Amino acid sequence: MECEDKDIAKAAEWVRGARRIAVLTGAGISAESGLPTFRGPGGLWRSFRPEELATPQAFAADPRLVWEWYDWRRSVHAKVEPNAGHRALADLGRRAGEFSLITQNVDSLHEAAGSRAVVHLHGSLWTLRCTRCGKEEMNRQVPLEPLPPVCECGAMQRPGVVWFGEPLPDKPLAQALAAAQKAEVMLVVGTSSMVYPAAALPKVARDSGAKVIEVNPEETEMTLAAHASVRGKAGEVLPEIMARVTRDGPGK
Ligand code: BV8
Ligand code: ZN
Repeated sequence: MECEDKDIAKAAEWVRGARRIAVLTGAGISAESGLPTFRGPGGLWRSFRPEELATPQAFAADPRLVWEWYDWRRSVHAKVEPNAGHRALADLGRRAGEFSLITQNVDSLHEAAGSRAVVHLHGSLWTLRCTRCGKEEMNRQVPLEPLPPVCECGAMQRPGVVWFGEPLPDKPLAQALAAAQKAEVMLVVGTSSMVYPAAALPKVARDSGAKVIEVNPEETEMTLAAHASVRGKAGEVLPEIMARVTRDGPGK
């Protein structure tokens, strides 16, 4: 569409001219890989309410139910591949001067597409954390046996993700804030911008002078605050932006 093209051209120009770039992604960037989003049609929360499952209270009340949901999500995640949107961001990360990829997602599709040093604000489905000794381990076993999984110290393990009402891990949050404050351009891709404190990052970037570019097929809580909002899918828009950056811009 006409307006899309103008916005994509503007976005490519800002990305090309920026030395410091930050990107914030949400579940929408993994939608074209076949992973359900949280709030979209057929989304994860459709079948469950977040309060029911993604909270410490739910886990304390019924660890087996919460683990069955996460074990199912791990089995779905194990079968999907990164899409063109993930790959475009991996390409941008290789080309940009300073680059920070910050994700709310608990999948590992950015890493699978070749992105490095991904900042996970909400943890990872592939990390298990002991409820007693706090030991964290990577575990890609699908399905998990036994369920709930058990730490070598004998205590039950929990998913290594951040639940509602839990604080975000200090280091990733500090990294994300620093990146948002320094960025000259922030791309906000595939997030409804409803969950805090992640949703505050684009506002921090904007207040620090960055150009904020949203990529989302729908309007969100952030659309009005963005300098450009490209109405489209990440897997289509991001490769288009990168094509213009590499075609017209200084190659590396
Ligand atoms: C905290 C990990 C404080 C687990 C997740 C009232 C009551 C209770 C709490 C609160 C409250 N008000 C505010 C809060 C705080 C709360 C919050 O923000 N709640 C919201 C709902 C109002 N936040 C918290 O609780 C956070 N912690 O505040 O702690 C504290 C401090 C100190 C000490 C103690 C406590 C913790 C939040 C983290 C929760 N964990 N996930 C798991 O995954 O199981 S959140 C979950 O939602 C995911 O991480 C996800 O990333 C996140 C946000 O969702 P999105 O990624 O945006 O996904 P969504 O489906 O919403 O949107 C998808 C978008 O993609 C859409 O816009 C769609 O249009 C678009 N899209 C679709 N297809 C495409 C596309 N875009 C591009 N291309 C496509 N093809
Ligand atoms: Zn332990």
